[in-house]
Amino acid sequence: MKMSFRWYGYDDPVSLRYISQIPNMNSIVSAVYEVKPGQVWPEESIEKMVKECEKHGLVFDVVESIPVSEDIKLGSDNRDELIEVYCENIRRCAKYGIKCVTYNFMPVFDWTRTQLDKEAPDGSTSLVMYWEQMKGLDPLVDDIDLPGWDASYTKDEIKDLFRKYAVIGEAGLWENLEYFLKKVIPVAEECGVRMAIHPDDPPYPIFGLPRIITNEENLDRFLKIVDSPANSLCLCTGSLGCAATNDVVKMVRKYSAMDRIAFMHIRNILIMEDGSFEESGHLSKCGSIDMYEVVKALVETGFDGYVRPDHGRMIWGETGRPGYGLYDRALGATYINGLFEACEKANK
Ligand code: DNO
Repeated sequence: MKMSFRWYGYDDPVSLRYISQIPNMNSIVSAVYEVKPGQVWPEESIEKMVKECEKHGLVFDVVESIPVSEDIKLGSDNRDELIEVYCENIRRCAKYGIKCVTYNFMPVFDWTRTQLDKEAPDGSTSLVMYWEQMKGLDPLVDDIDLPGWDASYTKDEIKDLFRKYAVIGEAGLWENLEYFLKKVIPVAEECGVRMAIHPDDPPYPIFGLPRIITNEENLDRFLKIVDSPANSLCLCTGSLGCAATNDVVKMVRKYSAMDRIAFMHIRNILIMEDGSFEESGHLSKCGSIDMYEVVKALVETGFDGYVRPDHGRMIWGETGRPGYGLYDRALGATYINGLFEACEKANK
């Protein structure tokens, strides 16, 4: 496995220097942030990041994310143009050494949480989703403002998007995903990039928006659309794991054995009785996912893709981007390194 760390670019309060001090750190996971989604990434920006990482002994070889425009997900008239821009971005990334590109196909919003700084008894804070805080909200009537939701939409635009997704539904979203993959994956194959789709987070419909990258059956369906290692998963344990019906360890073992996991996001969550969840420390003991079994499954199936410690809590008084501080993610990386070392030695 290749250990990696997400870095939000030059404005990230976590410096590359600090990241490089984490034992076994190899790769930087980042993106070009200065252009809007749907635009071509300037080559100079990609090259500058590669060089900046090199200065710290790190490799910028994983992109997270090249965002997929709503018009592609909705199958609007202008999608071909947008898909062409997407393909051009893949080619440009490949030219500068990117091996893996992460993206998601979630309508309107990326992850959904109700609070980003829920304090635990030990004083650490983390992201949570409590059904109690969502109950009774209707996106077509209420002005919903959940933390982390894209502030660039006006309330009316959001309502309009909700209406459009209600019309296409899950079936339409699958069709549009298929259309996208059949254009994009051949380009990725040609330039040696593995596309890694991130599961929906959480993996069930929110406010009636269709969600399809959610469970084993749907992941099977997804992988069959284009049966190629270039069409792979970014298997996020925390996203899939917050549906109690998903057997994350089984999924990791199965898809890794098929060589269809390009990237692992490793984090733990604690599922509560009503299905709400809290992001916990990475250790198995802290949450609902058995991390030892996850890593063991990866090692026993010969996984050689990228791994990153995902979301950490905010600890030791650190402030910054929720989920993306240095300290708890570094603890996560160290824990994951330890699990790999033990499993690899046991597997010899
Ligand atoms: C959450 C991340 C996601 C991920 C995107 C990929 O912190 O794992 O935001 O980057 O879904 O497109």
